[in-house]
Amino acid sequence: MSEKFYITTPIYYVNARPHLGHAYTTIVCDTIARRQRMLGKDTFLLTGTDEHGVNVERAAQAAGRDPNDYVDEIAAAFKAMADGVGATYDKFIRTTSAEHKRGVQALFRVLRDNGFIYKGAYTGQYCVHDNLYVDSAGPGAPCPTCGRPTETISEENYFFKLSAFEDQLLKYYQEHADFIRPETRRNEVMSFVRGGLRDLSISRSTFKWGIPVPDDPGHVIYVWLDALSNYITAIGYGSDKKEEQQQFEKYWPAELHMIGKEIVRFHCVYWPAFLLAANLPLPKTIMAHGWILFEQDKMSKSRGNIVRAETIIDVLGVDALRYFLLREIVFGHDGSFSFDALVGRFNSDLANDYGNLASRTLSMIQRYFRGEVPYPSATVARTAADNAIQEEAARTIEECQRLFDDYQFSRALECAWGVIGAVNKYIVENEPWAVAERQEEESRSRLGTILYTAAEALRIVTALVHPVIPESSSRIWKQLGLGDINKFRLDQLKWGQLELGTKLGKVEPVFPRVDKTAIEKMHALEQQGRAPVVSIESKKPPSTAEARPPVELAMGQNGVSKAGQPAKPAAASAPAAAPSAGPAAAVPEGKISIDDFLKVEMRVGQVKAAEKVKGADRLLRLEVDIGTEVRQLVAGIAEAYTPEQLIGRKVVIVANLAPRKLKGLESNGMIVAASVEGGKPVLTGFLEDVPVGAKLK
Ligand code: ME8
Repeated sequence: MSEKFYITTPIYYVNARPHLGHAYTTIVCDTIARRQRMLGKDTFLLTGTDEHGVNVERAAQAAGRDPNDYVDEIAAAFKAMADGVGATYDKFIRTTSAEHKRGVQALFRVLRDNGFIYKGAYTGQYCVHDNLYVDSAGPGAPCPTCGRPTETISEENYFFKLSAFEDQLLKYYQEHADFIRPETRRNEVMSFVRGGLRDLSISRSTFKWGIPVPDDPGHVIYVWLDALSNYITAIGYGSDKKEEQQQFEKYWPAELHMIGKEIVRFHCVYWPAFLLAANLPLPKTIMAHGWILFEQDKMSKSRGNIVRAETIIDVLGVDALRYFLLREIVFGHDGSFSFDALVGRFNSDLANDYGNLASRTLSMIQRYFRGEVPYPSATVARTAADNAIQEEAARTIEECQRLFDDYQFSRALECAWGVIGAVNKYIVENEPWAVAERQEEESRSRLGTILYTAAEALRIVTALVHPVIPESSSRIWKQLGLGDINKFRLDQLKWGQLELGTKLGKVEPVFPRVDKTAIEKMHALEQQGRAPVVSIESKKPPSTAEARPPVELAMGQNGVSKAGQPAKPAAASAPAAAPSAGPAAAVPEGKISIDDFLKVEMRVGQVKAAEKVKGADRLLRLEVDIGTEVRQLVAGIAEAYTPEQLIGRKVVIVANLAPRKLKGLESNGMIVAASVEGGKPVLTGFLEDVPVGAKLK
């Protein structure tokens, strides 16, 4: 029996369409799953959609749709995304499926029978967007995760005795250093639990879109208990079918739950507590990665700053996307996405380095050896350069595997590209085309050695990077005459396996270079595919110690300060040869460029305090919450508004104006108002609800 490997992505909410952030997690998991299969493990990759909860119910209502039809449509879009990025998932779970509902209810019963559920009253704040109970906040307080106002709920609920697991969880974290990764997240979780755990409300009675509590259908099960259970229901937990039960026995516990850093608390505190309460084993590792940022903000559907995976796949192919995300983003950290950097990497790493190595090596074997792999000569002495390539390739096998095992994708790829670079240099220095011209007897042997060395190194790199760029590596493998790469065992990879006389397949270019029109095409596709035309981004995730909410609320979204340092700007690492987006168009007289406009940082703020300024009839002193801080502003609007009218009102402020003093008071920003000739200023406002901190552009 081969070893097994069970790996899961989060299941994605269906309140909006998939974007690159979701694609990222799915691609990372697929890369790991493909690699585990190549190592001979019996691998199960799970992905799917999280379809219950009040936010989904409301999203369906807002779209004027029946929730069932609505979730079917969006779940199909997530499935298409998973297929589009080449994910080899073994199951796509939907939480609205009958099997999942049955499994969740079975788990609820077990928790109740084991004495961990009781009924009680809950009054407190709830964030509908994140499905998060915000215990210590007062009415109207912002959600610590997304900054949106929380809603006060008062209900009779079922509670889970989370508090009973404090010591057991801490002991478990201490004894299993690999349970939560990376270390920063582990530390956050431990300090959160040390701060004390309160019992958790696990049912809601004010809406219907969820799984009914067994024997009490007036309540639906809390969406996180419902969602987290997918990891066991998908493989057969709660099923009455024997083969499904066996499947559960075989695959549980999971080797790896891969998640984004904002959902650490749910996975590392609630989920293990539920499992302990149900006497089920805990997953081996929960790994939290960073965020993909777009223009320094988290890419997210609610911020309207998304890029879709299809756009990139349509223009550059799926491997370009997969390679870029794994190479450019240091796994575990936040990383920026930009089309320029994407195209830069495509042209330099894929087209110039890897693609060029493949096409020049294979076409020379075609030309000089009738398409059959030559063997390194036994008679003509090997040079130091030949040996160096062999040694570097052999070392890379070890090093690259170690880095992949440690989820250091970027470094693993860098390591593989080290060999590619060395072989390209070796080819240039050894000039096989010139050797081919020579008439001496020995030249042919020498040519054979050079091309064998290049082809064997190409084969090794291709096997190593296959899990990341499956489509193109499969094609190169076939061009090498080696058949189906998925049948190759990575744990057996070593130098010298390429056999003499192997007949090459049809040699064709795999990564033709692209020019800057590729960027234009992607921008155009994004404009067509993006639902809201105007994008409003909400506040940046907290990234400094000062911005951290209190520990209890901070889990998952903070700790960004260390691990979450934005990666070096992606464009900066693009090679010099990378095409740019083209020269900026000339700005006509009297106009400003978009770059000039973007220098003005306008944000939605909420007035927290307002008072008249002594000795100045027109001025008010305001304290305005702009999401990241509360600012003092002095505004000339006292003739138009009383302080009472302003408190609680959302306003737009220019947040990056240099401070100035008015009547001895420092004003940090400017409030935006329409100025009417001869009339009083009129403050800007929004017809829809907008989160505090949202950026206007
Ligand atoms: O949280 N960068 O669903 P969700 C990187 N249903 N990864 C990102 C990302 C970004 N900008 N945006 C999203 C939920 N992700 C729950 C999960 S699991 C039992 C329930 C990825 O649709 C990342 O993996 O908000 C993140 O954790 C997940 O999508 C959140 O997806």
